[in-house]
Amino acid sequence: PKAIHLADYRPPEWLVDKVELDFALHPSQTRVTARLALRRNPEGTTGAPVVLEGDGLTLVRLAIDGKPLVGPSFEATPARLTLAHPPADTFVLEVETLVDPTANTQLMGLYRTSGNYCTQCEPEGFRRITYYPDRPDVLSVFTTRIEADKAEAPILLGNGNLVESGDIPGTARHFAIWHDPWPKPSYLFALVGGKLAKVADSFVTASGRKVELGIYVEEGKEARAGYAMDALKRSMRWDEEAFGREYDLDVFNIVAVSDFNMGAMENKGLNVFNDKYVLATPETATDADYSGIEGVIAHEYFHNWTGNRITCRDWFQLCLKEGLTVFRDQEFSSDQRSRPVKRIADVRMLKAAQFTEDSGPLAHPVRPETYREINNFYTATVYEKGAEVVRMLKTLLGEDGFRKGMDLYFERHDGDAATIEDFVAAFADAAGRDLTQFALWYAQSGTPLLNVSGSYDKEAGTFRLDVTQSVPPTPGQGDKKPMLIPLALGLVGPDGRDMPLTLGNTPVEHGVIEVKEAAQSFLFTGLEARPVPSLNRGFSAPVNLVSDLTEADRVFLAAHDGDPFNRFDSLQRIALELLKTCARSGTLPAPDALITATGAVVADTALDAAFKAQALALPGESEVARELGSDVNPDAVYAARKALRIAVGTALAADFARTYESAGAGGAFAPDAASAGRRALRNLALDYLAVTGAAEGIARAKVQFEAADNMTDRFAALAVLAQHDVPEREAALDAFYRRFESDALVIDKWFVLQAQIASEGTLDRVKGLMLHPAFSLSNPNRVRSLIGAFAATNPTQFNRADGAGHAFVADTVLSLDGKNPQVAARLLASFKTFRQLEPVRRASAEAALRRVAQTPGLSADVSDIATRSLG
Ligand code: BAL
Ligand code: ZN
Repeated sequence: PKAIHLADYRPPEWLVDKVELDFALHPSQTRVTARLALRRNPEGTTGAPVVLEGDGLTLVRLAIDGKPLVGPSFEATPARLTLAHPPADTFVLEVETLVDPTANTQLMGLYRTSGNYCTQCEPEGFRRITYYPDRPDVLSVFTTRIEADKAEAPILLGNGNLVESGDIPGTARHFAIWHDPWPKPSYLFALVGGKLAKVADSFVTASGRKVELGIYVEEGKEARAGYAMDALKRSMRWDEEAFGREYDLDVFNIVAVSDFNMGAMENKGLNVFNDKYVLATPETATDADYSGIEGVIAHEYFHNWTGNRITCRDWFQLCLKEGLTVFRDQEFSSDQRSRPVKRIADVRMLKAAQFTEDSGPLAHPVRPETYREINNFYTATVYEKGAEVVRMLKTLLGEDGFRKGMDLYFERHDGDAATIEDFVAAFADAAGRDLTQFALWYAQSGTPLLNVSGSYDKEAGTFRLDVTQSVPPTPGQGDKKPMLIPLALGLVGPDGRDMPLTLGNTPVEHGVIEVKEAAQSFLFTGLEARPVPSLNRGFSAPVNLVSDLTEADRVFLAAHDGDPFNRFDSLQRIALELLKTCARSGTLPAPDALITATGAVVADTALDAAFKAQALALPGESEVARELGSDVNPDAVYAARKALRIAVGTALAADFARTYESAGAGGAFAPDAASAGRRALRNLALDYLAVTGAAEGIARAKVQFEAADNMTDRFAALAVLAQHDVPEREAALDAFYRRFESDALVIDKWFVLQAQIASEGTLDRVKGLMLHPAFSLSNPNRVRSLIGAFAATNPTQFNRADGAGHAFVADTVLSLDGKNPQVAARLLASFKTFRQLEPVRRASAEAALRRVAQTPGLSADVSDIATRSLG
């Protein structure tokens, strides 16, 4: 496929004022009739033809203003419908197509899942249903009539409000008509038909309108949707309170399906969800699942304003809705749970996914300027770094300035297909401030590197901070300009309290300085003692920060910093230095400082359990590898981490045992943040207590595995056992399978754990599990759980020195590509860190990538990832 460039954007030639869709659902021959009220765009090119996108379509019939169209007046291919000489500047085009939902294994467009019909149209799935100007800047009012066999599909759902439904006399069929009054692009279209059970509730908006809420699940799973419904109602209230945004239809429906490429989809009034993000009971879902459900339910709901009411002009602007909506769901979860703990979890994930992406061949700007396959840009950079950019805007403008900017954005652009320029302008205008330099965050890829050093002048009572910044080169971007970096900081005095933060004579507002130049110095005054600087508090900017802080400074900050994030980060940084040294030299330096600092955190009764659990978990293997940057041997990284875990676990065994006993479960399971935090800490202690594989620790994990009354504790114990080559491991894995064999979402966890085992037998185990009756290459959740987890979260086995891990994943990508290119491409993206590897492994990864790249008949999705990875 050819590259598409942002610079080539042109307005649509034709607009669609109104769409009437008629679906006659059938398993293999669904008849779709679309009536498009077309109007020539006055801003388009004079005399432009009508060109509508299609993808694999079969045209049955065409009519203009009711008159059948024949012969050379049009041209229809599976990929395009062209009317070279449209009859007028406004007319109604009627298009009939036939689609086969059962044969649709790509899960884009109209497809079947567990016998039900559903759709996925973002970004370019609508063109697999009918010919259409399938681009986000063509907004139209949709009315959808759905007709189906009553027994096969008793439930018929569409966007908007239900206007009519009934039986079709003399047949076994029935129909429903849905009307969505809000103009929308085709990617927000959805329909669902099938046998589904409804969980009903309602919500009264701030202005007193009653909204009927429905969550549709497979029959028998109703009891599992309670938490999702609760999260939905909390999201609706929160968006009113935090952003002044009310819901705008009479109904809001969610449907949970078991075959879904993404996490969920924000179709107007009819969200379709991967059931992983809806279904939960204490017996089957972990605390992480509960918080995932809360976050994704909120995310999709928040899209109603940031995505639907204001959509994107083109797909280059994807971060306009995604980055902003991730920011909004992060803020929601922070308000519902612990803000510092949420921030720590988000930054961990940002570093693991986005920093890694940004430092490899798939790096791209938050707003890309070119793409070949847009499906490959639903990335950590667009989503997570996109959210960080919005967070920095808030840090720079303050709470009030940010809210004013958001209000102005909603006021100006409600009903628009907008751009990043529109978004930034709303903040610039609301705050009266030039944000030109700030906007580089959308354009320059790569993680900025900040180098910071401090010097204290006792005589003058000043502390000078010298800061340099640079952005590393990334694909297509050699030279970079300096960025505007909001750096939150504090100067921590010898008593552990913040000292005054004054530049010259001016107090620093909100504790944030603005780094703008390649090199810059800041002179802080009025300091009677040498401070320890606490830098990038709350991770105010998504940068790699190198400083001249000593290990002793970090131990001090880990104990005293007023910023919880930096207490966490100081511990991580101490650990990272040890891990890097050990991975390079094979010898772990004495970890005394880390053990002392960790012990102090364990013993600190003022800290909440969830925070402790985050602070005590060592940086992951991927972070160590990224910090090493080159010539990485994943076995050495794994060994280093294991050695450090053993050192900490052994030294603090008594503390962890006390923690384990005192954080005892107690009482019925509740998914709230405080209870989840207690479980997280206790399970972390369990892990440290078993880290050497000694009998006592294994026995403790076995007891917990068997006695647990909830999935969090049972699964944590199983995860501990899975790391050790002991007979208890296989016994527990078998017992877990037997207990949950009928529950696919739980069996996914079983796949993940086995795929993550860091030992030589894992590749054969994974290959064996592909033949297990519970596995299917057709279901994205299964593929992600087994193969995805192996490729993305088992660095030692994916990157085996003999190349067998790379070859296996490449083979799987190739067998999957014909079925589901999107999922195949995502799997192939696991190779994105291969250039970090030492030469032998790097060569085998490259060979595997080349083999994929050279295979004839690849999908656009896989070919794009392969080419860029090798680029
Ligand atoms: N819009 C695609 C799924 C999501 O980010 O909500
Ligand atoms: Zn989203």
